[in-house]
Amino acid sequence: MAKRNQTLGEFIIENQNAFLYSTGELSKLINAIRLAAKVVNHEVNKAGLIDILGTSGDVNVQGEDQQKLDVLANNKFIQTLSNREIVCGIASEEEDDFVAINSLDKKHQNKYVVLFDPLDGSSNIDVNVSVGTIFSIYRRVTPIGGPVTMEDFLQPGRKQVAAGYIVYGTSTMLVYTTGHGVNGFTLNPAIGTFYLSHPDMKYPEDGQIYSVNEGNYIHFSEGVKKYIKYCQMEEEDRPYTSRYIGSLVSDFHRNMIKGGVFLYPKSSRAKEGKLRLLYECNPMAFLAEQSGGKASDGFHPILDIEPKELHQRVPFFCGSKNMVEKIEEYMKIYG
Ligand code: P6P
Repeated sequence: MAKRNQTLGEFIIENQNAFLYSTGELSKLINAIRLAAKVVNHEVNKAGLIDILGTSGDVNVQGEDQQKLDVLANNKFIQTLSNREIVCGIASEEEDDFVAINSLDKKHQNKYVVLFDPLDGSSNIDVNVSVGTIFSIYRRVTPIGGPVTMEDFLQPGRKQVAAGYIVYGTSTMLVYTTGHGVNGFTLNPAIGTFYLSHPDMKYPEDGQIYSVNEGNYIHFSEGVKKYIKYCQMEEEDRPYTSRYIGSLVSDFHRNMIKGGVFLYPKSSRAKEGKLRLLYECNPMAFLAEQSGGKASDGFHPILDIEPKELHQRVPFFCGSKNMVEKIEEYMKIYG
């Protein structure tokens, strides 16, 4: 049973026997994430003081300007995860292709692949809005002893063994699941230790917050438009409120605590939606389901989607179970 104010290290040791695979492996994975999170947190918090704000001058595979901090966070997570003799491959939003991590013994004995968005919402950094790191962990499916292949990364979200995010906000939190519920840890920056501050997080079954970029309203499908009008329907005295930060991790985190639903639909501007299946939607969907929430592409669970390519985008509706199901009702009728 999680004890409030337990440290992350104590929590991992106490719960590692519940991890699907061998005990020490989870510890190494989460400890690598923890270390990288502390380093990135330090850089994010001082970004305004040194010359790492702004764009790096490069463009990533998504066609988005790479922020200097995107590159820094990306390199730090790759370096930290590569140093552990447990990860055989990494896929990042900032990398065109996956990165094979060859074990020191060159016998390809490492068993896990990690997919991540190193700094989600990074365009908000220059205006001091919270950003986050999102990670997703799978066990490889190709034989140990051989090189990692694309097949190891293109697994449905249902196969994740762990997933989580770090939100670099007014406080820095690490929120993750290994398939046994969701727990949140807050960093005490004075001593660099994460403490269990949100044990056994539960997504409220209902909520009054809807999060969508209403600037895209005229480009949405009829079903999405109808749902947004349902949220705004004052004649039924619906006390909904619109909250949209433009940083997925922050919008998700707030909605998981208060209740609410996040929408990033496809539109005439984004034919398949904007958010990436493998390193944004799947990990957030795993967290949502593990805390009693729901995540859908409007018709099917996100976690059941069979990925076709590394940077695949999908429509994304995620949050309080009843709110996602209401959206699915509208999508079923109006598309
Ligand atoms: P828009 C940030 O770029 C991001 O990937 C998510 O963090 C966020 O929810 C979304 O895009 C915001 O996109 O098109 O509304 O600015």
